[in-house]
Amino acid sequence: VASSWRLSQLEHLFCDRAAFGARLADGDEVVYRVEDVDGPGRDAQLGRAVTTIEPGDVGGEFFMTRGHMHAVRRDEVYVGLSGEGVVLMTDGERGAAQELSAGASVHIPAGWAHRTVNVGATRLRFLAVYHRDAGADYEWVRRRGMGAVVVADGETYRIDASRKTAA
Ligand code: PAN
Ligand code: ZN
Repeated sequence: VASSWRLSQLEHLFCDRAAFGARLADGDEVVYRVEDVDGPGRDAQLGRAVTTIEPGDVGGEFFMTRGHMHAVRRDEVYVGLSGEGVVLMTDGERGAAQELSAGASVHIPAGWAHRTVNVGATRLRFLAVYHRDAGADYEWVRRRGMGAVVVADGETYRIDASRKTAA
């Protein structure tokens, strides 16, 4: 099963309305897609999914996933396959950010919402290993935001924790 998300479906992720409109006027491009990796185990407890986030930004805010909290509070592991990313995490009070690159892994503790941001100039691809009973609560992130945004800063990136409004 594969799903893809286009710019027009992700307007709420970006702070800069004018920059969003300008980028969308150039075309409703795919920002990211998620493909489930199937195995023989119908009742498997662990699932795998590969996410591909295109490189790009809206007024300096890099392309990112919607972000979610697992409805059943389960932990998860990401393994970087290619590209350069940052995983933003928050438990609603504290925030954390970890880099994701090829061969690196990130552990997302149970009870921490997570969003992945492509901070590089190439596609970011990573494998997620998750509990299949965990579900995903997107409203949690829409209501509270992630506590920070990841913005371009010259050739690199900066995590701006003062812009808490972006959900
Ligand atoms: C990942 C994410 C994937 C897309 O497989 O679901 O990267 O992000 P959103 O689901 O926030 O749109 C994962 O964390 N699974 O639990
Ligand atoms: Zn998850």
